[in-house]
This record gives sequence, structure tokens and C-alpha cells, in this order.
Amino acid sequence: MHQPAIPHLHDQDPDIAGLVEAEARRQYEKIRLIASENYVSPAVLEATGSVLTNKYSEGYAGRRYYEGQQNVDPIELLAIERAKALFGVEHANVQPYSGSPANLAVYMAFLDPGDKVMGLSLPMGGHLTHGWSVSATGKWFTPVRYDVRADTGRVDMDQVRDLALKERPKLIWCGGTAIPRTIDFPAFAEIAREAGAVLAADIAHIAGLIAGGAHPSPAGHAEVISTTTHKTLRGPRGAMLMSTAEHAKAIDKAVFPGLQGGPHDHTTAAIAVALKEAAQPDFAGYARQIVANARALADALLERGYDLVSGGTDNHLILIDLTNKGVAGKPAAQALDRAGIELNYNAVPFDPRKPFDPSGLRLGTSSITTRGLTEQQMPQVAAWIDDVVQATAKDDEAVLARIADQVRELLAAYPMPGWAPTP
Ligand code: DSN
Repeated sequence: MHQPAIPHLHDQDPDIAGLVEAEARRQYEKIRLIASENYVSPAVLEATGSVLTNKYSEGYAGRRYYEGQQNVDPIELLAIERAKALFGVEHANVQPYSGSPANLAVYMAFLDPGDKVMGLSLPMGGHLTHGWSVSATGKWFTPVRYDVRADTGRVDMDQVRDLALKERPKLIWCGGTAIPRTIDFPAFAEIAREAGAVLAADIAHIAGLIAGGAHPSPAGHAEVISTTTHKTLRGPRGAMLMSTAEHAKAIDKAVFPGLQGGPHDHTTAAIAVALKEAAQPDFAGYARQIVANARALADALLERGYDLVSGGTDNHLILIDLTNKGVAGKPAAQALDRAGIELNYNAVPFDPRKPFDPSGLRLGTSSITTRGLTEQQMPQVAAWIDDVVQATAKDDEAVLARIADQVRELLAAYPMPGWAPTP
């Protein structure tokens, strides 16, 4: 049963209610290893599903274009204050609809069309919005791309410095979507200072780790920090931009009226709730456990002969290069899904295969950590992944159903926030 219950949805639209319940059961029965996903708390779900969705609030607290902001203003101010306290920043804007609009607002704040932006290449672990060719950010601005080193799988800081000083981009991004190692914020900050660029840290993946003290913070190093709120941070689908006081006005103007209309007030409330949860002492334990689980899973995969980009992980994320297993990422990911293990196929650095059929798998441990799994279960998870990869190579479908049953059996002992099977 969904928690909070959805009786009106069942009455009025059984088709949608049935699909919502089916999705909840799917999330309950699967080992969810998509690195950007999580399970939010029932409190976050309640805020997301509240009457705040009925309200329009263009503008900022005390300066709105619509009346009736007696409750929305304090909600947004609470979210802002909690973000500032949690991340130790001077300014926070909680209105961006999601990560890509948040990042676009950074361009709007600091760049003119055609200006140079520097970011990690997408196939090396960067994000589309860091200047990749198919994104507006790569079409409307002039991208300069840095890579990871072929021998270490880690960002090549010498190349970052050389490129930054040669190309003099106005904006440098650090962070991305498939980076298994600690981001060296002070080193990026020094390079940005030398090059006269604004440094923006995209911490979407690791925000929860930073909040919980399990990854160094970019605060005090990057002038701008962009994050989604729904990955390791475990809030609703949304985003925030944080900055020094100096850039507050430019950031706010870029978000509204530069790019967006009314903020999604129900999301803002849910962000405030998630930030309060992230400030509790047990959140640090959750963040540490995410990393411990990822390390244990990486070690177990290495023991089974898996080739991990950079040789392991410092955070929640593992990137497997399947080339030595003779299986491509996509069929392996699809087989794993049929076996109750959900992740995504992913390009690996210097991937000779195409992005829609790449060589790798990307895994993350935030969802299974929220569920309560620990290092103890990671060798079993690695064994199942290995069995499925081997079965994929042999076209052995029977193994998958057996593992899906075993996965269901294991997970039945770990409650899922937001849904429980009807007794
Ligand atoms: N889709 C996000 C991720 O999975 O990392 C990035 O936008």
C-alpha cells in the first residue's frame, strides 16, 4: 500500500492508481542501483503531494507578482535558510525546476552567447549541460572539454590547468554524472582563479555525501554550486543554486525572470523537509554508509575480475567497463533488470562503442543504503551481478528469474519508505 495512501486516486482514476502502486511494488522488489535515484521519506512525499501545487508565486519572498503568499514566503525562506546552514553558503536559490535549468541559469548569470565554457566531456563522466555538443550549452556557447587520464581514470588536472590558461573560459564546471572519485575543489578553484574564470561546482550526485560529511565541500572554493535535490540528498525532484553573496543577485535574476516563471511551491516545501532531514545527526551515518557500501561492492566486483574505471570508488558511484567480460553494457543492464537489479548502461572513458550501446554499467549505492543494506550484503549483490553478466554472455535466461526471486526474498527484510505490501 502506498504511504501516504492514495484512496481518491484509486476511486477516480484506477488506471493511474494501479500504475502508481505497480511502480511502488517495482521499487520495493528491486535492488535499485541507479546512481542518481533514491527513496524519499514519507514526509517528503506528503509535502510533494500537498495543496501547495495549487499556488503561483512568481518572484521571491516579499517581492511576488501574485497575492496570497502568506504561507509560501515562509516555506521558501525556510528552505533557503536550511540550505545555507547545511552547505555553509552565503546565498541559496531553491527555485530551479531541476538540474539542467539550474545549470542553464549559471550561463545566464555569467556568460553571453558564444562565450567559452569548460567542462568534463560527457563520455568521461561530465554532464550534458557542461557544454556537450547536443545540449543548448554546447550549441549556444563555445565549449572547451577536459578529460580523465587513460592510465588512472581520474580527471587530468594538468590538462585542466593547461586548457584553462590557454583558452581562458569565462566559466569552468567541475563535477558530473559518472565520477567515482573525490573532486578536488581547491585545485579547481586555484586554476579558475589563475584563468580568471568563474568556478561552478555541480554537486548533484554527491550533495548528500557533502551534507553528511562523507565528501569534501566546494563551499569556500567554488563561487557557484549547483545541485539537484533528489539524488544522494534524498529530496524531491528539484534543484538549488548556491553562491557567494557577491553573485546572489545575478543568480536570482537568471533563475527568475531570466529562465523560469512560477516556482513549484510543493517542491520547495519538500526540499525544505529534505534539508531538515539532512541536518539530523543520523544523516551523517547514512552518508558514510553509502560510501562504505560502494567500497564493499567495488571490492567484491574487483575480486570477480571486473574492470572498474579508476580502479574503485571514493563516493556512491561505480563505473564498470565490461569489455573484458565480452558483454556490452546495454544487454547486461537489460538482463540485470530482468533479474531484479536496476542500473543503467553507460559510456566509459575512451569508449569505442556508441553512447546508445556503450561498454559500461553505472551503479550507485544511495537507494540500497536508504533501504538498510550494509557491507554485509555487497558480496551477494556482486555475485548476482556477476551471475547475470555471465548468463548474458551465454544467453541463459533461466538464471535471471532465479536471481529475481532471491532478490525479492532479500529485500522483503528491508522496509521501503513510501510503500509496504498489504499484510
Ligand atoms: N540523469 C542524471 C543522472 O542520472 O546522473 C544526470 O542528469
